[in-house]
Amino acid sequence: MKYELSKKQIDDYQENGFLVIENFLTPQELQRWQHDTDEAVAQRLELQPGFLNNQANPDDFYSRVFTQCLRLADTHDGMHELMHDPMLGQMIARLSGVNGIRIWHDQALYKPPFGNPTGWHLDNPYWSFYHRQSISIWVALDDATLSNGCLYYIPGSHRQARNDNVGISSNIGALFNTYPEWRSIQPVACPCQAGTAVLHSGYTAHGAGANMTISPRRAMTCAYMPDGSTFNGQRNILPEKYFQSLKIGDLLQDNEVNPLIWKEN
Ligand SMILES: O=C(O)CCC(=O)C(=O)O
Ligand SMILES: [Fe+2]
Repeated sequence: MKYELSKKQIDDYQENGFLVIENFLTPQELQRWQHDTDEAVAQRLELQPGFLNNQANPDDFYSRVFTQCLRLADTHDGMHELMHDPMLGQMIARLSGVNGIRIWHDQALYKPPFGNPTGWHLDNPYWSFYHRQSISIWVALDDATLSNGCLYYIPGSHRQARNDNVGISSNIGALFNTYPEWRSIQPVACPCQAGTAVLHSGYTAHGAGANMTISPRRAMTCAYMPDGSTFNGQRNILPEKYFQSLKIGDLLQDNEVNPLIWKEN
């Protein structure tokens, strides 16, 4: 894995709210990520037959945006090893400028053949903490192209975003009703080869195109919470019992739920 970051890459990330790292994985590493992600997703779908984004109706628009499998590191040893890599944690912390990083959740996002576009959204407002330095990595397991649903970003939006958000629905541009000031910023498309990592701030507006091809567009992602983040009252992925035990403002520091993968000593 290409863990090194230049000052220019860090500056670009801070300026634009996203960063593309080509050849992040070597061809051998890419094979492993593809294999482990496919296996972990297949196991998850076997355990929960018919599982598609927890939507009752498989014909629902959102079910056809992507097959979304969360927290695969909990159920797959290989994925656990990939996601808990402290070197990856250190890189993520350097890019976002924090001194400790926890996993919020990993998730595989497979956009199926003829899959719907991913509506414009912000990530962090969905989560159970708010932190301006939250960050995600999105690793392409297939070439992501303009034809099969590569990512798009609104550069600089992370500096203006609030915690207002919209659901990922069939109105893919709904976010621009909440943030009309972004209607005049040209989105940047990020087509990339398999093995590329694309990183974005939890406050950068992003979406992805439709998949107009006969093959899936697979990605493995992980969202991170800076160490020291506090509970904002939203459940999101928190286990029910833990959620019930929390008060707004409590530190989120349960290592089972949100593993600390790197901390500066
Ligand atoms: O893969 C996609 O279509 C969307 C990815 C995304 O929203 C994310 O990684 O936060
Ligand atoms: Fe997202």
